[in-house]
Amino acid sequence: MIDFYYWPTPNARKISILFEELNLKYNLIKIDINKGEQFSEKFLEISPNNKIPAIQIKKSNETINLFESGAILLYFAEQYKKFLPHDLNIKCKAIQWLFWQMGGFGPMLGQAHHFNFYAKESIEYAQNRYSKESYRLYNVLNNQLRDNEWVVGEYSIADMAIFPWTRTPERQGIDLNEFSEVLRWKKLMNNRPAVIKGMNIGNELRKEPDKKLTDAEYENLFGDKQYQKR
Ligand SMILES: N[C@@H](CCC(=O)N[C@@H](CS)C(=O)NCC(=O)O)C(=O)O
Repeated sequence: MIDFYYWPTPNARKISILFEELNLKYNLIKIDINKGEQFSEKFLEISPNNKIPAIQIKKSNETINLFESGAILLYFAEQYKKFLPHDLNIKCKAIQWLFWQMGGFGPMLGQAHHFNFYAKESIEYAQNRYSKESYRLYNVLNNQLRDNEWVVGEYSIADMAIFPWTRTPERQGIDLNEFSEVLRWKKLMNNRPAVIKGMNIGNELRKEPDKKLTDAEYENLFGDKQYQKR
């Protein structure tokens, strides 16, 4: 059985989309990152980077722990031989776009979201830097999608990795109307029942959109608590 350590965020939703696409059964184990549950000793044994998503698979003769959403996507795509092209050249293209999401699109959009939405002070330099970088990255994606129905020509874990990050563009300082191919591709994604289901797992756990973090929650996510040596 697969234990899926989860909180409804873009990185975790990549995995719930893949699990729904594969029709896998799993235990959903909620890690409330606002409350600081990601710092518990038990969770750190599975995910030493104190972040979700993470998975644990207990087999009769071994236990597999995995963190980092890109690695988790690759693990299951390889295991089930699905959503990763078989042709080596196209497969590496899919992995290339997965790495592009993991190393650029996710982290930069995350920083834009942070400085536009969460930061307690308004720092214009940081807001501009990350919103502009997000804009640049959306444009790279838009260009790729101009010649490709899906990110690499067939639906793959690259699409699943990128899609959840396009959910709240306004918080990234982005107007999606400027990126017509991204809008077209988002419609395609939203036509897939597994994508809809995967995106909605645990939605009841989310904060109301306008509800600000409490001081304790802020401390867990962005304060000194985050930077203690563990
Ligand atoms: N590169 C990691 C990033 C994971 C990540 O940033 N997770 C966030 C939620 S999306 C988290 O667990 N934050 C809690 C914390 O930083 O303590 C991945 O893709 O798995």
